[in-house]
Amino acid sequence: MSDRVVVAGAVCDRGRLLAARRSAPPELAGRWELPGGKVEPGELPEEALVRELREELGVEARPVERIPGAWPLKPGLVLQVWTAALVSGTPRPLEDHDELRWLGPDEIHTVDWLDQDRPAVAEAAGRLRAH
Ligand code: 9L3
Ligand code: MG
Repeated sequence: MSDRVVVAGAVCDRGRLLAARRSAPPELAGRWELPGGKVEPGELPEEALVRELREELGVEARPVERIPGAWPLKPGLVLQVWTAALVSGTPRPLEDHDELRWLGPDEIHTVDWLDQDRPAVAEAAGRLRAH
């Protein structure tokens, strides 16, 4: 059996990256992540990302490109990350998060990211700086 994929979005807007603070489960609450969730059977990863960002943040977003890599989460789950652009709406913490923050390239290290998100966050921050 292959691992189930969790997709997350490095949502970038006006030179900043969106960070979301988890409110659950208890062992992850208070840590910051790139928002997203599990791909459902029959979904493409990009479709799942659009759905998750709609559910969790109330926005329409467009996946831009995959950040190379795949990061093991708990057994049977692996994280993949796409950069994403906002199409419409203003992100709000509707589900699973209790705070959102837009971070500029020099503010990336001001929040306590989930360990597995850190490589993709570093890559996304580098791309922010390059643009
Ligand atoms: N996870 C890790 N980093 C992320 C995301 C979106 C998720 N950027 C982990 C946390 C959970 C699992 O993946 O253990 C499933 O995520 P969710 O469906 O609870 O968001
Ligand atoms: Mg989620």
